[in-house]
Amino acid sequence: MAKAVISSTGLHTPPYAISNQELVDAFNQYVDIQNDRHKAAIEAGEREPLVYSSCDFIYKASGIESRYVVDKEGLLDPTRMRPRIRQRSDDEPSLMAEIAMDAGRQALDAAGRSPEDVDMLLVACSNPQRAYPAVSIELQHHLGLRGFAFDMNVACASAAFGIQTAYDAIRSGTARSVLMVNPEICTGHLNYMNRDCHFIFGDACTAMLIEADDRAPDGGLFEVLGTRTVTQFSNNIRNNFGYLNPAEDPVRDEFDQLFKQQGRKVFKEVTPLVSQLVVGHIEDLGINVPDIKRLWLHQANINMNKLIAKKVYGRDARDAELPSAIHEYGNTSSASPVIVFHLNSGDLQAGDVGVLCGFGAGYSAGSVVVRRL
Ligand code: CO8
Repeated sequence: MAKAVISSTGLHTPPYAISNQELVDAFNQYVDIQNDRHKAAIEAGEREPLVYSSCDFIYKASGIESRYVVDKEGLLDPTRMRPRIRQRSDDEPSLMAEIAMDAGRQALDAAGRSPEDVDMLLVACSNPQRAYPAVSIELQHHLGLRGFAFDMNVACASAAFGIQTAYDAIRSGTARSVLMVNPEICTGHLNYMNRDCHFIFGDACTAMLIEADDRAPDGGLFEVLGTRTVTQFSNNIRNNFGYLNPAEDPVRDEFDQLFKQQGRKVFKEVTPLVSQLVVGHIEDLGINVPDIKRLWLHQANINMNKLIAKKVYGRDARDAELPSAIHEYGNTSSASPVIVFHLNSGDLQAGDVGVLCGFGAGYSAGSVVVRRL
């Protein structure tokens, strides 16, 4: 049976950065506009006034300082509060395919591979841009890949589930060279009028080339030692957007078609789920926890990640063991553990073992244990 190895990664970072201050300024202007508009109802006690957001809260509660976005002007406009994305014709590459092309090409170039080398393409992300044709098949066309492609969605855990799918395909012989991409345009599904969550997400796209070891250049960068996934139903992170919305009677509120979560409940319930998944997976592979050199975790919350790492190691993690990108990128859903991996894996020594872990809505979580070659 072939071994599955990671040959390379790629990262597309959108062109615009938004600081907490810019975001909070726009939100607070929106609050002033709304409270002014509904002044009479508020004074009559018929309506609660909206409350300001704060940079201090955002940083302390999440660790986020900034995020990259595909559009800045629309979502910072207090009379709009959502990104402005040009509608493209069916003959143009979709925005999602465009950012995925950049990340995918970076991964191919980094491994010195040409498109014909790839025989399976996965688009694994929280929100495919449309129902069909699959974004992955559009991307396959634009990249000039052979073989087959399909989309998969397991929310923020999509990349971990995608790596597992690639790992299984390589070991079973279904594919020899799998390109997995995680295009996340999270700003399109974020409610910028809700102070509980307006700061959370950013946009990005990651790519990873996973191949059979005898096919990878120089045998690959990391061997995938094993993958493990778990799911457990919860409504605490939910989005009721879907293809039946136009048919629903009564018509669903537009805010119900955006991301919403009970953040505190998610924090409490997902932290033990993830730490138990990772520890159980490592031990079942016969690896001692102290031998884990690095954790590349989903970037939802810096405090949550410190707690997960502490539960895994049985002590506070050192900075080198728990790299972070949340301060700069925010939460980029499934792309986020691959971003930290992309930015913080080149320094590991041959034989070093690390764990990439994605987790989020569903609930869903996936652990991928890798060894540096
Ligand atoms: N400014 C000032 N104050 C605020 C703000 C704000 N912006 N927001 C809330 N507050 C106030 C609240 O009103 C509350 O006040 P009070 O105590 O008076 O009631 C107080 O601050 C505390 O509020 P919270 O309890 O909500 O704050 P937390 O400390 O829990 O922090 C977080 C909120 C940061 C959201 C935190 O709970 C968290 O990060 N939880 C984990 C979330 C998580 O891991 N989610 C999973 C990942 S997301 C995912 O999987 C989605 C996939 C699909 C992606 C699709 C793309 C859109």
